[in-house]
Amino acid sequence: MLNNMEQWKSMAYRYQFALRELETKIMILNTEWTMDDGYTPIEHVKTRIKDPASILAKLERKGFPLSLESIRDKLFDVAGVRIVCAFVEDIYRIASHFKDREDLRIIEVKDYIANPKPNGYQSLHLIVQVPLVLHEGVTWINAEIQIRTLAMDFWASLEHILFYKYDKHVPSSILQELTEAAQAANQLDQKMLKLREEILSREESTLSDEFLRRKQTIGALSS
Ligand code: 0O2
Repeated sequence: MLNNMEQWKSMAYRYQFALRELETKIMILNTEWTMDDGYTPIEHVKTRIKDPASILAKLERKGFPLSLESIRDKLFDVAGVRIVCAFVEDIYRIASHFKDREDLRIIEVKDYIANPKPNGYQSLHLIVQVPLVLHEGVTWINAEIQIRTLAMDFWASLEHILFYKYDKHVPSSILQELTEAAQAANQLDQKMLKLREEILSREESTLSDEFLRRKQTIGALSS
């Protein structure tokens, strides 16, 4: 299949361009949120193009023909963006923003937060199409956006190093511990979210106390 290197190269460029488009959209969003709200839900962003060996392995694993058409039509994560956020609610804020955009098509949402994988993997995946304006016209490129918290990312990154894609049998006791580690990450997320809500409500009550004090002062001055 990859004898046709020229065609693959041109395809890989398109995935690169689609990633740049996505990165730019996210960077603008990040700046806008920071300027308007003083807070952005985006902690950091990573992009990657799947390497040819992983593409071939995935096509084989899924039983798809080893062709450029299969890559284009059957694999949705050749171009991948990972957005890491501080809090779980940030994930859904970002996803809902993407759903409202006209310059992006959402093909599928995989919510592994509401439905974690059996090993404990959590993340929100948006399978999207990004428009590329080329001299030959507009073409829509598939990409996957993974959105997760720092805790989910910590777990997934270590799990990826330890086991993911390993063919060797993972003893069930280790799998059990891995799932427990994912639950611990989840508890940490819940705790941080609770802390944030507490801090925000304290800030609000401090602000309303301050408001009342000023109102009383103004009232006393004008009477
Ligand atoms: P890599 O090396 O990250 O590129 P499916 O829905 O099963 O038909 P697919 O594409 O396997 O198709 O979807 P899925 O399961 O949503 O996985 C897409 C990507 O999510 C994976 O890509 C991983 O990046 C990530 N992922 C999914 N499950 C796990 C997991 O258990 N642990 C970790 N660490 N990451 C996971 P790739 O191509 O499999 O791998």
